[in-house]
Amino acid sequence: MTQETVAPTSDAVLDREETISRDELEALQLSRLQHTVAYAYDRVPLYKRKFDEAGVHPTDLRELSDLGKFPFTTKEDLRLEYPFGMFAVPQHEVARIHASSGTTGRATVVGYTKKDLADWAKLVARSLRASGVRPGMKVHNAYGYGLFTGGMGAHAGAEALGCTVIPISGGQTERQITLIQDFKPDAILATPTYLLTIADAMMKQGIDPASTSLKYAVLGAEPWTEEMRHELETTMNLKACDIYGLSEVMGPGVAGEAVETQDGSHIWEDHFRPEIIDAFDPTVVLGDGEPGELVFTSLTKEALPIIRYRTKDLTRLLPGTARPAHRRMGRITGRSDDMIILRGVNLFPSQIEEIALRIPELSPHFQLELTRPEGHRMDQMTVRIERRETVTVETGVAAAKVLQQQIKIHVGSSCMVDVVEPGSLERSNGKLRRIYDMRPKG
Ligand code: DLL
Repeated sequence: MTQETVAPTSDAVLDREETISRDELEALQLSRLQHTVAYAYDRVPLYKRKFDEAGVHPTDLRELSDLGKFPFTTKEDLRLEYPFGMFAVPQHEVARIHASSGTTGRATVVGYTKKDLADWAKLVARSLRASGVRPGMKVHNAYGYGLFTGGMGAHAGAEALGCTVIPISGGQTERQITLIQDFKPDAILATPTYLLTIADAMMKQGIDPASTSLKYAVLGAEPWTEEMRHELETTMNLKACDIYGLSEVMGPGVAGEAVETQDGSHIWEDHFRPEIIDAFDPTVVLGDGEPGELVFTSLTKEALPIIRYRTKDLTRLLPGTARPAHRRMGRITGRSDDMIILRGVNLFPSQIEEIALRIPELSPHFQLELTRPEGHRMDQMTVRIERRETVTVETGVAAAKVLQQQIKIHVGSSCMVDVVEPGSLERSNGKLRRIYDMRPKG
């Protein structure tokens, strides 16, 4: 089946800020940054306290590099200020609240003014357009609705772009498939692993996932690899692009990928100033191209200005391509708190995804289980992975050996590989849990 020709960006009307020069963009960043640090200092007690403790004042911000003098903000700060302590506007000016699930502690709560919501929708619209979505298209939105920013954030952006939105949310996979068959959407918005669940379920029903009306997928909210892009694009016959964001900074649409280059998401730098720091020594700000932890400062947000927020996402900054003034981010290799340390070797689930998907007999469905067997001081990792439907048990076992060797060669650690029946591992409904940590606590 031939891939539909992708509409070039030239057929779309871009925001002026997408086409300005780097110099003009940096001038805009500086003035917006100066405003934001003063605004945060005046209105949020936590920022006043932290700036005062660090001995910096908003007037110290004379050029962009002065941002490095200001203290970081962390998820812990948001938790301590639960629920509304970080808000910079009175409650009646807060038009919407979102929050993280709070499974690993207190929920982090974020708020938006009417203007924040309009800016957010504009940036999601910009991201979707970059990824090939056009006004008038039908968009099937399978990001979860509710306190999670994915559903409503993507929804508002698709509406702002002028699309017809189908707000299905996550889950109810059978129903998703029926609606895709009947409504014939042009684009789908979902996490990459949930799109995989949908494709998988289609095959089980005897529907060829490549035969649907879908031409574009805009995928994010969890790490994914080029190998996963290839898997989804070939099984579903569509173009898959990345969208990145996090609730503390805004939600989806902090950065978006252009379909004509598919070379990483452009950070919308007219609204966010990114930095990369050394995750282990945050006093070190790294240069473009160097891998480290991504840090964001918001430039226009009213309800929740965020100064030097430590995302824990590991990536690097790359020069702009399709939108030359806006730097790109490399693929996120993982979160610093999702890093597995196995006998002294650092490893991320995305590395396993990359290696496993290069072995044709193995499917993209896998889990990592960490254990510490009785009497052992060393941790053990078992990769539990489904063989492909078309492959025999023996071939699957042989593929497991290959995976084990490849992990040893490319990651440098020994692990066990357990090849399981197709369809036996839990499927994603949104953000997929890859790591099952069964080690004794403490
Ligand atoms: O996941 C926002 C979002 C919704 C982004 C829909 C894209 C699409 P949170 O729940 O706050 O917000 O989780 C944010 O998810 O720090 C990353 O670790 C991860 N993440 C988000 N987008 C990507 C991506 C939303 N494109 C956290 N690639 C972030 C890799 C991503 N990781």
